[in-house]
Parts: sequence; structure tokens; C-alpha cells
Amino acid sequence: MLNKLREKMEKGEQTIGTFVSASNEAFVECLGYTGLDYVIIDTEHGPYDTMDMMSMIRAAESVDLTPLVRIADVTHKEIQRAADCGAQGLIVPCIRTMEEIHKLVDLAKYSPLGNRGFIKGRGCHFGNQAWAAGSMEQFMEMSNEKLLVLPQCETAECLDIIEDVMKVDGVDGIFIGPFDLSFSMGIPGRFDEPVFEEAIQRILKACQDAGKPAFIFTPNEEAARARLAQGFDSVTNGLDPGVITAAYKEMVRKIRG
Ligand code: 3PY
Ligand code: MG
Repeated sequence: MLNKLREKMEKGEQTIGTFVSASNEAFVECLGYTGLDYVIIDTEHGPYDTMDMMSMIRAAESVDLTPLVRIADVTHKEIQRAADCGAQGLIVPCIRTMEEIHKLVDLAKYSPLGNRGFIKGRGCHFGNQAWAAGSMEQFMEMSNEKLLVLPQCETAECLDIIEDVMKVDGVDGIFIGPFDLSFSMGIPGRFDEPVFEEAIQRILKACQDAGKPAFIFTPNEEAARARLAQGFDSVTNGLDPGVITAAYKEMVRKIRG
């Protein structure tokens, strides 16, 4: 299978990833030596241009870390450039409507699921990978398998339609953004409100009923362990500025005693 993250999930393995929103390709390479399964290159919040994103995708591939990209919105340019640079998954923020879901699948997947614009780009090493040399039908099927489409459920509007979202062919799973979801529900950051946990469990159930993986962002290791114990397929823990700062603070604390 071309996408190692998809392969692990299909075997029932729970996976761990992290966000990179401020660092560069050397940092992404280092992440590949840690045991993480994937990295999400955050172009929604990070200061990255297309070349930065492509360099970090290359760095991740060099250490067998699955590179996913969080795009900014559901537009042709955002989806096409990430897919063509070799992203193996798109995390898509702030979804609100079924129209956006259908547009996303249409732009990200080749026929018969959608109408992605054709090019043999970096994702198949510009056509030099063996899988890309067969028939066009094979190329489209394998490209569709390689690129995971993971809309974020992080608005009250998306929560309302989550069961329908999960039924769409071409949606490969869901990524929960707990912060934005809580903001959208009018309970910003109040993760202990029962209504918030009910929402999380509703999304998890919708994924399980559809047989598709549920990803969730977690702010710390304790939260990550708890979500895995609840049956989440994947946790994306932390962001590079926070993790780096905490690690260096701990280093300094240990030296100063
Ligand atoms: C959120 O919590 O809103 C996120 O998007 C986390 O990635
Ligand atoms: Mg968010």
C-alpha cells in the first residue's frame, strides 16, 4: 500500500502524529527518528509557502514519516498544490456544509470519486515511481488510495451533519479540532462540559458506524492516552512550539537543579 498511515489503520493499529506549525524540514526529519507515525504540516496556521511545504514533505518521506498537510480552505489552489506536492493526506479545517464536503472530494480525488486535475507530480516522483507507469485507471485508483481526505469536524454546523458527512465516498475519516469545536459550540476551551463530551462521542460513533477512522487533536499526553482508550484511531498530539519549549524548559530545569 502506498500510504503507510492508511495501511496501519486498516490493520487496526492506533497511530500517533503531531503538528508542525513553526519549524522546518530538519525538524521534520528529526520527528522521523522518534517513533511518530505521521506529521501534519500546518499551512492553515503556519507561515509556509508551497516550496516550504514540499521540502517538509520530502523530509518526512526520507525518514518514513507519513506527511499530511492541513490546508487553509476548500479551494482548487489549496487542494491541488498540497496533493501535487505529495501530501498523503489533507486535513481540511472549518467545514460547515455538505456542499463543501462534495467540493472537497471532487477536487481531491480522481474519477470515479471526483475530478481532480491530472498531473504526474511529486506524489508519484513526477511519474518515475513504478505504480504511476501503468494505465491511467490504475494511476487514478492508486492516487485516490494514497491521498487521505480528512475533513475537520470543528464547527457546530459540521457536528449537525456528521453522520451524512461520514457516508460520503471519498471522505476517508474525520479529524476533530476540539478547540474550534468548543468555540463554535459557545463553550470555548471548556472541555469538561458534558455537552462537549457528548459531541465528541457522537463524532466517534459516526466514524465507527461508517467504518472510517477518527482522528483527534490532543493538547497533552494524558489527553492522548484517554482518547486512544476511548477507541480513537489516531491522536495528533501537540504543536512544535509548545513541545520544543517544554523540552528545553525541562532541560534547563534539570541543569539548574
Ligand atoms: C482545533 O482544536 O481547533 C484544531 O484545529 C486542532 O488542530
Ligand atoms: Mg481548528
